[in-house]
Amino acid sequence: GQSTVLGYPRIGDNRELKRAVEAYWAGRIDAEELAATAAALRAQVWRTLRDARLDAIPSNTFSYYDHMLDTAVAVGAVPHRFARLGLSDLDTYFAMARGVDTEPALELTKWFDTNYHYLVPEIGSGTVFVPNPAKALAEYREARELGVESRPVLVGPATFLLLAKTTEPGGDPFDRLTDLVDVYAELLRSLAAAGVRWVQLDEPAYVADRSTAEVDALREAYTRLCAVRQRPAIFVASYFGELGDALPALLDTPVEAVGLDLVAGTGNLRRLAGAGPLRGKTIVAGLVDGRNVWRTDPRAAVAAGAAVAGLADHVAVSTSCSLLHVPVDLSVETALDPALRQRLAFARQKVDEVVLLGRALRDGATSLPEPLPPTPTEWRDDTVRGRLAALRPTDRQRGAYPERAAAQQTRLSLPPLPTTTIGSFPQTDELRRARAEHRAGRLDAAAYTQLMRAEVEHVIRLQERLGLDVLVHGEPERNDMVQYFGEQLSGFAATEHGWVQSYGSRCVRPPIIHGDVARRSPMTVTWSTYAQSLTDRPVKGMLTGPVTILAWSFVRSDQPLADTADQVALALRDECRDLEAAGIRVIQVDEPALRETLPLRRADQKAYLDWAVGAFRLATCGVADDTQIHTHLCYSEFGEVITAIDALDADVTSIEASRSRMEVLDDLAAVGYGRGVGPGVWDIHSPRVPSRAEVVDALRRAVAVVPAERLWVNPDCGLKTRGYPEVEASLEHLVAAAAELRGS
Ligand code: THG
Ligand code: ZN
Repeated sequence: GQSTVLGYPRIGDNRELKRAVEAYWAGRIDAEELAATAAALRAQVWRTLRDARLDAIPSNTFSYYDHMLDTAVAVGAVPHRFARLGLSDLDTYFAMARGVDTEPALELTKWFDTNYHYLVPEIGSGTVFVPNPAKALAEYREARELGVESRPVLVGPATFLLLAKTTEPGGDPFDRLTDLVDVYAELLRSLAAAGVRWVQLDEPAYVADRSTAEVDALREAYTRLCAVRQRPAIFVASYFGELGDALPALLDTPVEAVGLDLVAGTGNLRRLAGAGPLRGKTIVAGLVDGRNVWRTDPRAAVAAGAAVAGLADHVAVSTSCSLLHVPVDLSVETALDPALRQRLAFARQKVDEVVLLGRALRDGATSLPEPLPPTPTEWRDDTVRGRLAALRPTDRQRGAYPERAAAQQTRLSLPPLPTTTIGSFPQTDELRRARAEHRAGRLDAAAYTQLMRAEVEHVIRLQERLGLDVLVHGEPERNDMVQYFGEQLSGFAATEHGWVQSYGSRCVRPPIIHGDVARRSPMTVTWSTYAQSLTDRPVKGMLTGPVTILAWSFVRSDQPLADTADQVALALRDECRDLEAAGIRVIQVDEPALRETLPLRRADQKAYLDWAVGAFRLATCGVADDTQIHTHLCYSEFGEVITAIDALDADVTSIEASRSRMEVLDDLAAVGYGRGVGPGVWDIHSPRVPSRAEVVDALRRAVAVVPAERLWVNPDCGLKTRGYPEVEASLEHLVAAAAELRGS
């Protein structure tokens, strides 16, 4: 078989792209210098893929910010509110990505169930689609200069519209598919004229549940694109799951190749077998996991590839999705435990796996690597396994809420409409520097602790002065809310350079869960108890929940996620108990990722929500009735998970609400949620300081839905990305607004 990948990381070996775009935004380099860095990064990727002997190499997978935004530009879908700014093409692009003084950016949202975020195109009935092949053509020519005959990649027209949003009430971007297909037809003509032989159009939206009308529209779109007379061969890629009815629909069209994710979509093979004659089509078999860091089992992959070969005339081997979602190169991770390292493959290594599998399928499985030795026994923790096996349903239950609420009120004596914050306070450059110096060994433990304690004291004093009711320690010691816990739990490993793009220039370094998870010692207790020692007011303990820890890590694939989640939950349960024993009366367990890892298909959602809720409850139900459990969720769109939010059984839930004007409260009321709720009254994603009147207004709307006895007053999210001046002013208004409502 031939070998290819659906995409490759664009950030560079050392996040060069981040540095370059941020330097451009800060005015330190000009557009020319930025373009030169970008060209060098692209050239490096193409050389890497060529030298690895990959048969078919993608192009147009580079992006200054986001590939959905690139596709919007390629079809002329630049909203008027940005076009009219009269900026250069590059600055118009960055204005859409980041906003300008007068215009907010396009909305940023999750790319399927990954930790990557894309910019949501705004499509109205007035959007005039215009083909703009400049970027795809330029990259194709650049690759050709290097001797690489590449395959330009675009998001396909159906997925593009299914992921877009309308700017008009009642409008639906998908209604514009016919117009958009005309523009894709033009793009195909331009690419063919430049010599392009293959294009890749990504249609991952069809691995989620889609209506018959949407599937029919896909068939019609590709039938029309295939009718373009001068066009490249078309490869329609799918990933992140099973194609369902869209697979026979695509096979019905004359497209030359269809890509299937055989890692996340194990049922794709069955579906392919039932799809009837494949009429000379190439099936691109996604055999190498593009979303996780484990080495591929070559024998299983060859078997799956051979099964595809038995059904299709032509098989190509590929990654299950773009390699965007994994770190660039394992070879620089010299500090990793060799037993772990030999089990891993990052993007660069996955390319070699694809090439090898392609050869094995073509020439017979002669030279496959040796199977791995058994996992080290130290990765197994029989104590944790024993605890898991002994769990009973009551371990996930607390007393009845009314009794809990009464006991908590006796212990906490909070006023009505209690005020609090979500957890983090601004992360100043000084704090970041102190953490970095400490990590590098240039700041000793005593000096580091001293600095962090001073910051905690400052944050406590500030909150007392502002008059907040439930205080936080501010989390100055934490880099990232998952990395921090990953560094302290056994069963986790951290990489040094394993950066993965999260959005735009921002990256995360997910820890790798390779073994049974256990807590070595308390993780947060000294910070929380120090903060509590400074004040009579309750200080909240702050933990990250099991679902979010899994969502933002690379997870083991040798046991069900539910089991790994319960192991993490047991560690958090012990932490909650230790916090409680140390006198902490309120504990918040954040689950911002609860919604984002919801399976794409409805049929899989219940099982996920069951284990996700079960793990949260295991983490939080070990405390006494008079310890108050809070949770926090962000990124709105709670609709599908609202019942699960209720089932978490937290005493208080804080939730993003300011941008949706408190609508989430109606949704909560509709499922009978009857415990404490803190709808965010200040949108912390914007530097704007809300006035006291605005906060009062938001609270009045909230009080209309939620009885005042259950209402909390808090911002939308943590404050770590904000500056102190805005934080102080906003919190002052928030506290004053609460006081005003208490008085009325
Ligand atoms: N942690 C992790 N994943 C996340 C979030 C998080 N996914 C969803 C959301 N939050 C993504 N948001 C961000 C916000 C900021 C950054 C990354 C993801 C960020 N990263 C720094 C950068 O790229 O410069 C690097 C951070 C570091 O030095 O550790 O600013 O909160 N896991
Ligand atoms: Zn949040």
